[in-house]
Amino acid sequence: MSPTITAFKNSPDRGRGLARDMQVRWAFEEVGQPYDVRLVAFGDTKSPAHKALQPFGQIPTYEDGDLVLFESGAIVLRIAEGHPGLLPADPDARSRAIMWMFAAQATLQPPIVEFGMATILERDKPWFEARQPMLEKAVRTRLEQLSARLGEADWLDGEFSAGDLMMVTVLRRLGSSGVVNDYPNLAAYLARAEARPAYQRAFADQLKVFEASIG
Ligand code: GTB
Repeated sequence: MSPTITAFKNSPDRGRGLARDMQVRWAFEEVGQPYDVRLVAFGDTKSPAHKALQPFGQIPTYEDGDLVLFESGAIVLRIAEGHPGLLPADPDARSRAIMWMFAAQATLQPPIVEFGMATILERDKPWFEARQPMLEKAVRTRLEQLSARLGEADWLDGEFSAGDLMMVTVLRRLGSSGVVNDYPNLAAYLARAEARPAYQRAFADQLKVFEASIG
């Protein structure tokens, strides 16, 4: 039996690959593991049945036999550990790839999400104009640092890994702001990742779900 993940039936990102089932779909595609998707309506993520899988009432979840996981990073790690392709065999390189997964989620994601959410939710608030430059500066600080580390390399540490997969999905959250374009090597890194056939299959699959939801 293939593992089953959950994703939104009608994702608020309108199928732009920003909801966090995207990184899980992409990981499955990279390693060639078939998977099933159970679609959940936005409101149903708070049902007792869903909360038994994901205590915070969110997607994605992962079920494989008796194992239930939540947290996209933990799910991607599970997939990467079970198949060749997303983690190097060398133990030190493997640890560094996992380090980049954590860096994406713990160091890059918080300022990026805060900046994005403020843009969406706080535009009409009296503090918006004063606060936004500070949030943007925090994002730019991290992008400058990441850009300096990446340099002219294709990927963060040798071959493409689960670390790149997680980093790219976090950086994509900046899409409509255009901020990444000020860092040409990061923009090229994103484009390189998005050109991967596995990424394209995952993106097409989650877009198909959204298109079906709007008829
Ligand atoms: N840390 C968890 C993980 O990585 O798995 C976070 C999971 C999470 O944030 N899930 C969101 C969710 O289920 C969907 S992906 N939210 C429902 C809730 O919290 O009640 C986050 C997301 C949603 C929408 C957009 N968008 O519209 O652009 C982007 C990202």
